[in-house]
Amino acid sequence: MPSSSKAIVYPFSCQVDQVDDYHGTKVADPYRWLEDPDSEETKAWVEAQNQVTFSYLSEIPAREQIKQRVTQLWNYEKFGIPFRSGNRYFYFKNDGLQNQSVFYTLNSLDAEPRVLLDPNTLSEDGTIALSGLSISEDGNLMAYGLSTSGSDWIEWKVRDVETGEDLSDHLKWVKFSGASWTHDNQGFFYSRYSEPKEETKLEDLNYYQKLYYHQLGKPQSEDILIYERPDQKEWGFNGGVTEDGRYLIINVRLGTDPKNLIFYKDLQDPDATVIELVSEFEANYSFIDNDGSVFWFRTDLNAPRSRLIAIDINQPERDNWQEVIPQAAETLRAVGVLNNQFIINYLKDAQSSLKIFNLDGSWVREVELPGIGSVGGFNGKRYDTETFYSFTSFTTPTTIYRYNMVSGESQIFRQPQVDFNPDDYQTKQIFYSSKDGTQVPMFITHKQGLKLDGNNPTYLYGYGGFNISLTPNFSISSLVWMEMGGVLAVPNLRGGGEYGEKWHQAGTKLNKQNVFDDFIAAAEWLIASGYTKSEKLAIGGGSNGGLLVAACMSQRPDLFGAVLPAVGVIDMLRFHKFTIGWAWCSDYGSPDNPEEFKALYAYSPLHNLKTDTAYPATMITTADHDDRVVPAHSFKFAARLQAAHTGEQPVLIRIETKAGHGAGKPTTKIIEEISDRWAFLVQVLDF
Ligand code: X99
Repeated sequence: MPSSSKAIVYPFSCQVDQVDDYHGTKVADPYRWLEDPDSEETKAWVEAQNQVTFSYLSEIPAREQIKQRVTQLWNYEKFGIPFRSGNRYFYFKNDGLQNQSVFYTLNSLDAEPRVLLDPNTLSEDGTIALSGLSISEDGNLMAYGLSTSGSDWIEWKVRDVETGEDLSDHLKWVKFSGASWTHDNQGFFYSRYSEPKEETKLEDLNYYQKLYYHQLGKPQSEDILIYERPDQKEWGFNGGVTEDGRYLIINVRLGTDPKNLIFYKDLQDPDATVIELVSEFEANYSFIDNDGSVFWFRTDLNAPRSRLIAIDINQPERDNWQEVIPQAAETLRAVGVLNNQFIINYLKDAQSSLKIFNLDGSWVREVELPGIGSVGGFNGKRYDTETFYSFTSFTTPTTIYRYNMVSGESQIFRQPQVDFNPDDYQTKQIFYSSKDGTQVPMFITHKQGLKLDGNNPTYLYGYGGFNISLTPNFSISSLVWMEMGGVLAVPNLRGGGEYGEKWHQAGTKLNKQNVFDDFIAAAEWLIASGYTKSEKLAIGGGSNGGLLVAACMSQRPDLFGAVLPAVGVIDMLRFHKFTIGWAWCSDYGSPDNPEEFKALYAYSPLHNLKTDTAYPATMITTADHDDRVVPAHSFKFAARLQAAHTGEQPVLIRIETKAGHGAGKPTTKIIEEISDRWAFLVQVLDF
């Protein structure tokens, strides 16, 4: 008998008389007090919720066995893509179960590697993570960023690569920034915010990012301000030095909108000012490389699937811009320059393809890939003749290849040994019709020989936003699910980047409901095609995907057996009031705009649960240090769901401690979370 049928007594969630007026519409917010994570009331509530959740989870018989299997499968050597700086190579490796991957350096590819930084030595529990990295041009210095407990705040330090010793440099209040060295190896550009109040640093709004140059050996207070815009609180800046060392390229962003500006500064001229090369937010421009005064960009200007253009900064007028590689049927995602050629990563129906062109845009060849999957990589310098890339699919653990740009030959460089047989599984891609007839692709993976008897536990996972593409990817989590007989279904919803900017736009603002319609149609297709039935169908997603599944459960509580919203954006009327939330108005629209408010209010999961409704089994997950999507979203949703829900299925919230939005999470916590998720589904889907 599933313990889910035992009545669960949920913690009491006090309701207060908070009512807000949005353009004439009065909206109650009875759980507003849960927005303060530090109040005694919230802390007691969190503890009480975790008590209920973990006591429920601890009674699931399969939980321990699942955790053992996840741990056993997870325990294999994982290599990152190696890269070279100066005369040294660098790469990440994780032995198997290490909480954090270790960063190594070596003098040639067959030399003995040496540990350069082992984050596991920085904390007992693995909660200090290496979250940023930049090696100087000569390969002798490493600027690196550390984050604590999963926060987006990063502290940067500098390490001598030869001695392994840290220098005195220490930078704080850095967020959403890389570091880019000047070629004299004397310092680097980075972006920071003003110092926040200690008590509210995980909630306060992030505005007025500033671009600085840090001079090696000097205190941060003496860093040189390169660019700020006191008149534009939402502008964000990222500075990158060109490979020839001559220019600083400043990428100006307006939140998460792909449309950006491009400024630059001549680093050779001490009197140079910042020049505005692209000064209107009209399209996306991504700097690739330059040949003297000719700058190459990937852009979606007049090309939603993107193309490659050249701008000569001596003749910057738009009439003089040159198209180098026109838009193709496939979506151009990333460009590297190696061997004096462009190597371009395209997406065709969410699968990678690789093409090489000469710098004048003429065709060279296609790189043959080991199968249908996703490719990453192509770092390296303009004249390098070899590079490394990664390849992964739903059934291929991430494998590193060494690629010879001259001969066109790929060789396996590192192949992980995972204790499973890929031939026992199969992946296919289908296309289904959404509500308005749009054809949406979906990957489906499961054991060979699956019976389409409508009875298979199925996990439908989606994201659907921010121009992000969900491409085939191996994960132990999915493998364990499939070993248990589960089906994994991953649709490429509108809002993503799979088919370019048009596809993205079709899932934003007033069109956001399209994303939910696409996901609901995927569920209906899986049921109609005999894969599963509602009682066996679980949906999951994180972040914007947490919004996706929470919205879908509020719209179709009948359609799903279980829902797993992770670190979700759920209060669509207040998301812009915390940390970087305002930045997402590019996808969501703003509650301050009457028309967009109407659209948001119509689907905001927090505001669309109906009292006295039987909702599917739900386990909401969040974490105490999530300063990307503050946990208040999940807290308020849990309180509302527990009050509205009349069914017998459990509606729980699991709140991780010393963890954030996901990046940098230690292996121990990841394994516990995966195991709890699958244990919950085994229990509530009853298999
Ligand atoms: C972000 O919010 C990214 C935040 N971010 C910036 C950066 O605003 O990482 C920024 C400015 C300059 C450089 C770097 C950054 N993102 C990334 C969204 C999805 C994303 C996010 O985390 F676009 F991929 N969300 C959480 C969206 C809703 C939930």
